[in-house]
Amino acid sequence: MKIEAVTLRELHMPLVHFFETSFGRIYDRRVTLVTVHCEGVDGWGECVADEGPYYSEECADTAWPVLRQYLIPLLLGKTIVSARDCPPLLARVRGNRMAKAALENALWEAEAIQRAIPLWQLFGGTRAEIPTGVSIGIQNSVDQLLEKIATELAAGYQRIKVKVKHGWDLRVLDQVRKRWPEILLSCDANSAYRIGELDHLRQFDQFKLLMIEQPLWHDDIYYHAQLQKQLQTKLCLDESIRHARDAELALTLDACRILNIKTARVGGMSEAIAIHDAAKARDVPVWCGGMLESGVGRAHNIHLSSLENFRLPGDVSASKRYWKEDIIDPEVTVTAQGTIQVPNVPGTGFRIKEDFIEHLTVRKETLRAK
Ligand code: OSB
Ligand code: MG
Repeated sequence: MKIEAVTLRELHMPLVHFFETSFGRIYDRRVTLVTVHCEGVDGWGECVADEGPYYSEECADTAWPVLRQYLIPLLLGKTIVSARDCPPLLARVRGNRMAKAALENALWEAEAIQRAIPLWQLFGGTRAEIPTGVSIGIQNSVDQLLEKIATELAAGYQRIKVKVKHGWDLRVLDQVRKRWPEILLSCDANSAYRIGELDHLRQFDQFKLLMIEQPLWHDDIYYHAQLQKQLQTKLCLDESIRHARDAELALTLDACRILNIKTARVGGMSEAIAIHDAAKARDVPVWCGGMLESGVGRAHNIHLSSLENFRLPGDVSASKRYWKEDIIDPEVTVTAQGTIQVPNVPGTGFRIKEDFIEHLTVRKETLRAK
C-alpha cells in the first residue's frame, strides 16, 4: 500500500446535548479527520483532540500542525504492507498520540478495504456483537440525570456510567442506587480526587459500583495502587494508560483491576491491541472507551471491541446520542439488548458521507508525496 496523499479536515459538529466532566462542559466538537489515499483506496481516521487540552495535553490546535508538519510527512510516499507498519514510522515524534491514532486507524481501514475483509478480521476479532453502555455527563440537576438514566436503560444499554466530581458524587450515586439497586453502575472521576481524600473515596464502596474510573491524577499509577488497597470497589484506569508498558506497570502494581482502552489515548489500534493482549494474559477485563467520536471513530471502536477480552460493556453508543445527523451511513444503532452489531462486510461497514462532511468542513488541506 503506497501512501500517496493525506487529506486533513476540520469539521464543526454541535452536540445534541452538552457534555460535562470534572474538567469542563462542552456544547460542540471540533472533529479533525484524516483521509489516507493509497492507490485508489481511501481510509478515514478521526483525531479526537478537543478544543482545549483538558482531558490530555493534545487539543485541536496542536493536532493539526503536528499532523501537517511532522506526522504526515513521515508517511507520504512510503509503501507499507500493513497498518501495523505505521507506528514505527511515526515513532520519532514523541507523544501526540491522538494525532498518531488518526493516521494509523485510517491506514487500518484502508488495509481492510484493500484486502476486502471486515476490519475486525484484520486483527482477529471474535465477537459478532458487542455489549454496550453509556457515559452520562454531569447534569444541571439530579432529576435531569435520573431522567437520562431512565431513557438509556429503556433503550437497552447494559451499563450506566456517571461522571462525578466534588459536589456531584456521593449524593448523586445514592439517588441513582436508591432508584435502581441492581443495574451495572460505574462512575468516572476524570482525575477529580487526591490520595489525601481517602475517607471520602471509601464512601464510594457503599454503592456497589462495577468500577471507579480514574479517581486520581491523570498521569498517576502509583497512588492508584495505594488507593486500590484501601477500596473494595475495583479501580479502572483511563487517562494514566498511554501505552502497553503503562498497562503492564498498572497491572503489576495492582493499580487497577479493569482497563479502559481508547485508541486515541494510546496512539492507535496497534497499541490498543497490545494493551488488550496484556490484560488478557492476566485475565483482567477491558472495555472500549469513547471520546464523543463522530461516526468515523465510532466505527473503529466497534471493530476494536470485537476482540475477545472486551468483556465489559463499553462507552461505544448510538450516533443519535451525540449527533443530530452522523457522518456515516448507516448511523451506529444499538439493539434492544444493549448491543451493537459488528459489520461483517469489507472495511468498516459504514459508508462515509463525503457530501455532508464537505458541508461541515471549516478547513481542509491535502498533502501529497513528492
Ligand atoms: O473519560 O471516558 C472519558 C468523553 C470525553 C473525554 C473523556 C471521557 C469521555 C467519556 C465519553 O466518558 C464517552 C463517550 O464517547 O460516550
Ligand atoms: Mg474516562
